[in-house]
Amino acid sequence: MSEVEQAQHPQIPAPNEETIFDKIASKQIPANIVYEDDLVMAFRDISPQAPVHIVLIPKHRDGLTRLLVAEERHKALLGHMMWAASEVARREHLEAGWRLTVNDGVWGSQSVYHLHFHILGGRQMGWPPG
Ligand code: IU
Repeated sequence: MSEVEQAQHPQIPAPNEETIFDKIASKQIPANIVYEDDLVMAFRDISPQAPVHIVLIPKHRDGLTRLLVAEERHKALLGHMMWAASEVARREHLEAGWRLTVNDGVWGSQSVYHLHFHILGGRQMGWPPG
Protein backbone atom coordinates (compact mmCIF):
# COMPACT_ATOMS: atom_id res chain seq x y z
CA MET A 1 0.00 0.00 0.00
CA SER A 2 1.38 3.41 -0.92
CA GLU A 3 1.83 6.15 1.69
CA VAL A 4 -1.15 8.05 0.23
CA GLU A 5 -3.36 4.91 0.19
CA GLN A 6 -2.38 4.17 3.80
CA ALA A 7 -3.22 7.73 4.80
CA GLN A 8 -6.69 7.25 3.32
CA HIS A 9 -7.32 4.09 5.36
CA PRO A 10 -6.67 4.77 9.06
CA GLN A 11 -8.01 2.49 11.80
CA ILE A 12 -11.55 3.87 12.06
CA PRO A 13 -13.65 2.29 14.85
CA ALA A 14 -16.94 0.64 13.89
CA PRO A 15 -20.01 2.82 14.66
CA ASN A 16 -20.81 1.01 17.95
CA GLU A 17 -17.22 0.29 18.93
CA GLU A 18 -16.15 2.13 22.09
CA THR A 19 -13.07 4.30 21.85
CA ILE A 20 -10.83 5.10 24.80
CA PHE A 21 -12.52 8.52 24.82
CA ASP A 22 -15.98 6.90 25.10
CA LYS A 23 -14.66 5.11 28.20
CA ILE A 24 -13.35 8.39 29.62
CA ALA A 25 -16.69 10.12 28.82
CA SER A 26 -18.65 7.37 30.61
CA LYS A 27 -16.13 7.45 33.49
CA GLN A 28 -15.19 3.78 33.06
CA ILE A 29 -11.64 5.11 32.80
CA PRO A 30 -10.60 7.94 35.12
CA ALA A 31 -9.32 11.23 33.77
CA ASN A 32 -8.43 14.62 35.20
CA ILE A 33 -11.61 16.40 34.07
CA VAL A 34 -11.50 20.20 33.89
CA TYR A 35 -14.86 20.89 32.20
CA GLU A 36 -17.99 18.91 31.52
CA ASP A 37 -21.53 19.57 30.33
CA ASP A 38 -24.25 17.54 28.61
CA LEU A 39 -22.44 17.49 25.27
CA VAL A 40 -18.69 17.66 25.87
CA MET A 41 -15.94 16.78 28.31
CA ALA A 42 -12.45 18.28 28.67
CA PHE A 43 -9.64 16.49 30.51
CA ARG A 44 -5.88 16.88 30.93
CA ASP A 45 -3.86 15.01 28.30
CA ILE A 46 -1.92 12.06 29.75
CA SER A 47 1.09 13.02 27.66
CA PRO A 48 1.12 16.84 27.82
CA GLN A 49 2.92 18.70 25.06
CA ALA A 50 2.69 22.06 26.85
CA PRO A 51 2.23 23.25 30.47
CA VAL A 52 -1.52 23.30 29.73
CA HIS A 53 -2.67 20.48 27.43
CA ILE A 54 -6.34 19.61 27.54
CA VAL A 55 -8.33 17.28 25.27
CA LEU A 56 -11.92 18.30 24.50
CA ILE A 57 -14.27 15.58 23.22
CA PRO A 58 -17.92 15.22 22.33
CA LYS A 59 -19.36 12.78 24.90
CA HIS A 60 -21.18 10.97 22.10
CA ARG A 61 -19.06 10.43 18.99
CA ASP A 62 -22.15 10.21 16.75
CA GLY A 63 -20.06 9.25 13.72
CA LEU A 64 -17.46 11.97 14.31
CA THR A 65 -14.39 9.79 14.14
CA ARG A 66 -12.56 12.75 12.61
CA LEU A 67 -13.38 16.28 11.52
CA LEU A 68 -13.20 15.33 7.84
CA VAL A 69 -16.44 13.32 8.11
CA ALA A 70 -18.50 16.09 9.75
CA GLU A 71 -22.01 16.45 8.35
CA GLU A 72 -24.58 19.26 8.42
CA ARG A 73 -26.23 17.61 11.44
CA HIS A 74 -23.04 18.06 13.46
CA LYS A 75 -22.90 21.85 13.06
CA ALA A 76 -24.47 22.69 16.45
CA LEU A 77 -22.19 20.27 18.30
CA LEU A 78 -19.11 21.61 16.50
CA GLY A 79 -20.13 25.17 17.39
CA HIS A 80 -20.61 24.13 21.00
CA MET A 81 -17.16 22.53 21.02
CA MET A 82 -15.62 25.83 19.88
CA TRP A 83 -17.43 27.69 22.66
CA ALA A 84 -16.40 25.03 25.23
CA ALA A 85 -12.77 25.38 24.09
CA SER A 86 -12.96 29.12 24.76
CA GLU A 87 -14.49 28.46 28.18
CA VAL A 88 -11.68 26.03 29.06
CA ALA A 89 -9.07 28.57 27.89
CA ARG A 90 -10.65 31.21 30.15
CA ARG A 91 -10.72 28.83 33.12
CA GLU A 92 -7.04 27.99 32.51
CA HIS A 93 -6.15 31.71 32.33
CA LEU A 94 -4.66 31.45 28.84
CA GLU A 95 -5.04 35.17 28.10
CA ALA A 96 -1.37 35.33 26.99
CA GLY A 97 -2.26 33.07 24.07
CA TRP A 98 -3.04 29.47 23.32
CA ARG A 99 -3.58 27.06 20.46
CA LEU A 100 -6.55 24.97 19.39
CA THR A 101 -5.56 22.00 17.26
CA VAL A 102 -7.31 19.14 15.52
CA ASN A 103 -5.05 16.33 14.34
CA ASP A 104 -7.04 14.79 11.50
CA GLY A 105 -6.18 11.48 9.87
CA VAL A 106 -2.89 9.70 9.40
CA TRP A 107 -1.03 12.66 7.94
CA GLY A 108 -2.52 14.88 10.65
CA SER A 109 -1.02 12.52 13.29
CA GLN A 110 -4.44 11.54 14.68
CA SER A 111 -4.18 8.52 16.98
CA VAL A 112 -7.66 8.30 18.58
CA TYR A 113 -10.53 8.17 16.07
CA HIS A 114 -13.06 10.02 18.24
CA LEU A 115 -13.10 13.70 17.32
CA HIS A 116 -11.17 15.84 19.78
CA PHE A 117 -9.67 19.30 20.08
CA HIS A 118 -6.28 19.87 21.70
CA ILE A 119 -6.17 23.00 23.89
CA LEU A 120 -2.53 23.96 24.36
CA GLY A 121 -1.07 26.82 26.33
CA GLY A 122 1.32 28.02 28.98
CA ARG A 123 4.27 28.51 26.63
CA GLN A 124 5.17 30.23 23.36
CA MET A 125 3.94 28.14 20.42
CA GLY A 126 6.00 27.78 17.27
CA TRP A 127 4.97 28.10 13.64
CA PRO A 128 4.90 26.17 11.38
CA PRO A 129 3.81 23.18 13.50
CA GLY A 130 5.80 19.99 13.07
P1 IU B 1 -4.34 12.62 18.64
O1 IU B 1 -4.64 13.99 18.04
O2 IU B 1 -5.34 11.57 18.25
O3 IU B 1 -2.95 12.17 18.40
O4 IU B 1 -4.46 12.88 20.20
C1 IU B 1 -4.82 11.93 21.13
C2 IU B 1 -4.41 12.50 22.45
O5 IU B 1 -5.06 11.80 23.49
C3 IU B 1 -2.91 12.41 22.71
O6 IU B 1 -2.40 13.70 22.99
C4 IU B 1 -2.82 11.48 23.92
O7 IU B 1 -1.77 11.80 24.80
C5 IU B 1 -4.19 11.70 24.56
N1 IU B 1 -4.67 10.60 25.36
C6 IU B 1 -5.10 10.85 26.66
O8 IU B 1 -5.08 11.96 27.13
N2 IU B 1 -5.56 9.79 27.39
C7 IU B 1 -5.60 8.51 26.90
O9 IU B 1 -6.02 7.60 27.60
C8 IU B 1 -5.14 8.32 25.54
C9 IU B 1 -4.69 9.36 24.82
I1 IU B 1 -5.08 6.43 24.72
